Amino acid sequence: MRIINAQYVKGVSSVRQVEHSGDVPEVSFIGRSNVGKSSLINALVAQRVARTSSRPGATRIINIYNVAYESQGKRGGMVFSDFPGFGYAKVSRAMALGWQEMIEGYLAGNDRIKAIVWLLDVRREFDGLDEMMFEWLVSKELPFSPILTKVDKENQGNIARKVRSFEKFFPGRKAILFSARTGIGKKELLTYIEKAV
Ligand SMILES: Nc1nc2c(ncn2[C@@H]2O[C@H](COP(=O)(O)OP(=O)(O)OP(=O)(O)O)[C@@H](O)[C@H]2O)c(=O)[nH]1
Ligand SMILES: [Mg+2]
Repeated sequence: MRIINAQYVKGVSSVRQVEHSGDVPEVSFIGRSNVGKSSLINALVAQRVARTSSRPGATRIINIYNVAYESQGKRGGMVFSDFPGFGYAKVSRAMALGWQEMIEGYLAGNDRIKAIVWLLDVRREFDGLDEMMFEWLVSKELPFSPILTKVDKENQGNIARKVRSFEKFFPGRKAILFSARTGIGKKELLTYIEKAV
């Protein structure tokens, strides 16, 4: 799969605000605040369409993009949805719950979603929040692929250790190693998206 271009459509806070034409497949990008969701989208589309931030928790809405691609000689369209990060310590509990409702309502109530790209920072230890996310995705039978990202910031030994820890935490799942900076993992992720859409 090759991405031809991507265009920002709008920001939404619920699935009701999205009107895609027909049954255009959608790919959602989720993960904790500051994990690199927007950077990953920019790396995939080789364009700076998604806003990235050094300020964690800056994105509070779901940003929608139209993406044109070419796959096996044919052109097609899909939608990318860039989610606000969850688990950001500095927002109030009420606000955190509001986000959770918005995110879960959107993901569980949208059958156009063919793939969820779930990002985890390779430098962080997995915790209860990651487990909750995992169990929720599994319980809703949502199609998802875990990504261990920012691998350019970590050495090979620690990456290997994190992969083993990942397999213990999330049995039966394989993570794609990714870096928005070096482009590692981009091909593998595009292949996953291609199959899913
Ligand atoms: N070295 C390195 N830095 C990265 C990578 N991906 C993201 N970053 C940096 O991490 C910070 C956050 O990246 P974003 O893409 O804005 O993260 P986000 O998950 O979209 O953040 P929120 O929308 O606020 O939840 C930025 O400073 C990025 O430059 C990566 O693969 N390698
Ligand atoms: Mg973002």
